[in-house]
Amino acid sequence: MEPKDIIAQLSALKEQFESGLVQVTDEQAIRAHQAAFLGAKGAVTTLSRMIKDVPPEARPEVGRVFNAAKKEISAAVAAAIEQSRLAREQQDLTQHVDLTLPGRIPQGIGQLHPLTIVMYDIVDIFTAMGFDVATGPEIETDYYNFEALNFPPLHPARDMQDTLFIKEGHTLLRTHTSPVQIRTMLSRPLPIQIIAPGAVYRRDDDPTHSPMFVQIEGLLVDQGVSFGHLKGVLEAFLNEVFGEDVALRLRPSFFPFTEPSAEVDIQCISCRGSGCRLCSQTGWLEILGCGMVDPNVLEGVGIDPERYTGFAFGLGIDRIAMLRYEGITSIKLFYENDPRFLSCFTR
Ligand code: 2NM
Repeated sequence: MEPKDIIAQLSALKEQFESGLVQVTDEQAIRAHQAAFLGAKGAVTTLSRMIKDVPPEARPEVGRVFNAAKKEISAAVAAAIEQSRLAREQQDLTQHVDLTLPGRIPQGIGQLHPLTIVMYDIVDIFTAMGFDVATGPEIETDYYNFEALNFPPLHPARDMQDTLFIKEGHTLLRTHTSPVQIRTMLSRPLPIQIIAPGAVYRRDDDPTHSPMFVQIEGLLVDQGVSFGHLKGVLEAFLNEVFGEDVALRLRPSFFPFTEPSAEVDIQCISCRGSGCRLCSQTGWLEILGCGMVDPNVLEGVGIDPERYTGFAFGLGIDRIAMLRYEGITSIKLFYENDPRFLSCFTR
């Protein structure tokens, strides 16, 4: 074949390619169209095999014309693909994506855990009386959790049976939030007036005990603080939670860290004192423990018990929550996080 005939055929193929290219719009079809001309069995590739048959002196020129044609075809393909992508993007934006539509699965707004609601309410009552909120680590040492709180070395609470140890006799999960009070007395100037809410841990797991539960403890240390102040603060607190007319009772009790110590009961909110299942026929419900901070505890944190006195108290939030939300039969419900249970509560 003559060189000019090959070039004429190539020129015809190029025109064929170009008129075909405007017919295809999606990327796959554009690539298939390219392969039909430049692929291993494509028309241009097949035609290029004839170069070897043209006279040697004409080959370089014919080769150059082929190379230029292939380049032009490749450039046209790249431009067409780019065009196709832009067009699709535009189409998606204007037709397929409506960002104002709601999601397919309804996403309800979350709500606070019932224990968090009760904790916030209790915190509000005490902060209104001038208490600060203090927090501390849940992993504690024997010193802050027991020793500084006047627990004798062989006290049963220090036993493996009752405490979750990380390293026996050394690091442990706090069994109460009292270590926060110790840390506060060691680090803050007097007077001190704090509450310490938070999770605590004990080796307990039965229908009425969870190995983790939530507590609030309070501490007030100043000159001239008396048991009467303690009673006044607790009365104000319990009247806020259970109403102005609720009757209180203080019973002598014992804690290693307070002397004297007392248990505070309220008259049963279900039977009003006549006796029922909720109060085990006693007419009273045990609500919290309290007392005057033991002089040994004050001395241990460098506070002179001859000049300063203090009161402290502690209560379990789950107990208050069960009385507030009647019909909760097991404290386990608070710790299982079943959304059907949790969604029953609003602040
Ligand atoms: C309670 C009952 C009575 C208490 C004592 C202290 C400290 F650190 F000041 F000694 N913190 N918390 C205390 C006192 C806790 O819980 C039932």
